[in-house]
Amino acid sequence: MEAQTPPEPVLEAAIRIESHLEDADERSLADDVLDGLTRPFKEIPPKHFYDARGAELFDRICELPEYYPTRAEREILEQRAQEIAQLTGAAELVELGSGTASKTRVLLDALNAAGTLRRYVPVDVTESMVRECASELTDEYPGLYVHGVIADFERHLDRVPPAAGARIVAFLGGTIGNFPPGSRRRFLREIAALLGRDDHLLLGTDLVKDPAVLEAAYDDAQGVTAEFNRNVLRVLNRELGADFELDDFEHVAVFDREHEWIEMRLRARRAHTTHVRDLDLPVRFEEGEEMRTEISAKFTDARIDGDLSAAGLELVQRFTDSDGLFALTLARRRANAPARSSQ
Ligand code: AVJ
Repeated sequence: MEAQTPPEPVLEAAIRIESHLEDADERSLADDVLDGLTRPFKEIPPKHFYDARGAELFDRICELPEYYPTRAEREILEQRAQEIAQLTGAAELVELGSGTASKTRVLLDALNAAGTLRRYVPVDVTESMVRECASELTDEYPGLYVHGVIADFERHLDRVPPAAGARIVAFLGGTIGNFPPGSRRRFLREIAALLGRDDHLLLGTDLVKDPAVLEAAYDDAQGVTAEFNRNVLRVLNRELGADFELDDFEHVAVFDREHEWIEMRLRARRAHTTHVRDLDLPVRFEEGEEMRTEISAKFTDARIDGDLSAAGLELVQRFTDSDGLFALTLARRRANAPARSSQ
């Protein structure tokens, strides 16, 4: 006998999910590999870490004793969410790279308690995570609308729906640090274009500190970050038919004092040539050659303010944790900056 599908629960009306991923996005891995592995200094952008296994390894990183940013940011949110709710009066929370939205609940709680919360707009490439968290959150917050946007926030910020009341755009976790300085400011400008006069940006940034503390956070004793780093090679093997041997590469994490960023690299343990079958591309590695897989910029107050200013934004308030490890910055459009264009 055939199993019957239960009727759609009425509650689902509170959820709307739109996908903006296209073939072009699948091509982006191939383009990035073709670009990045044919240069003298090889490089693969960090967004390709996050397949299912990579996302799981990142969740494990967040639990590591050495990896303080997640805990520090959560502490700030727990201490300050009420104040943020008061300062913003937000009806809507747009979250870029929402993932499992675990820290988000702290903010949603505060907005809900303040009585202003109406809609949550998670923006993430992983459809299953957006769907799961949409149904959890509409259960947890009766009356909440969730408008999920499945998209790459680096390319499709314009797909964020028009605001439904005062909005906070949250970009948490310090992921802004993955952008090199020029594109970081360009990206902040794109975020600024999502903000009207009553809206705010809530930006998480890791702060400059003792290089030993930083390097330990990206090279943990259990080797979880090393696994996470090498996972990008599995992605290339699976998605592009490459034949990387993971054991041929060593995990490297160094704090670049001049640029004030952590660099993760994969260092070839021996000279060898791999083949990326789908691109018909041989890739030669010399012994000790390093391929960059991530930069994670660390910030000073001045660096944050400079970036805000370059993006037409201004500081409202900055919050840090009790150890001064991490910062959450609340910002808004600068008074004389042009208004939100079409929304
Ligand atoms: C998710 C980009 C914020 O840069 O700290 C963690 C990623 N890389 N350990 C970071 C990451 C290595 C993380 N972000």
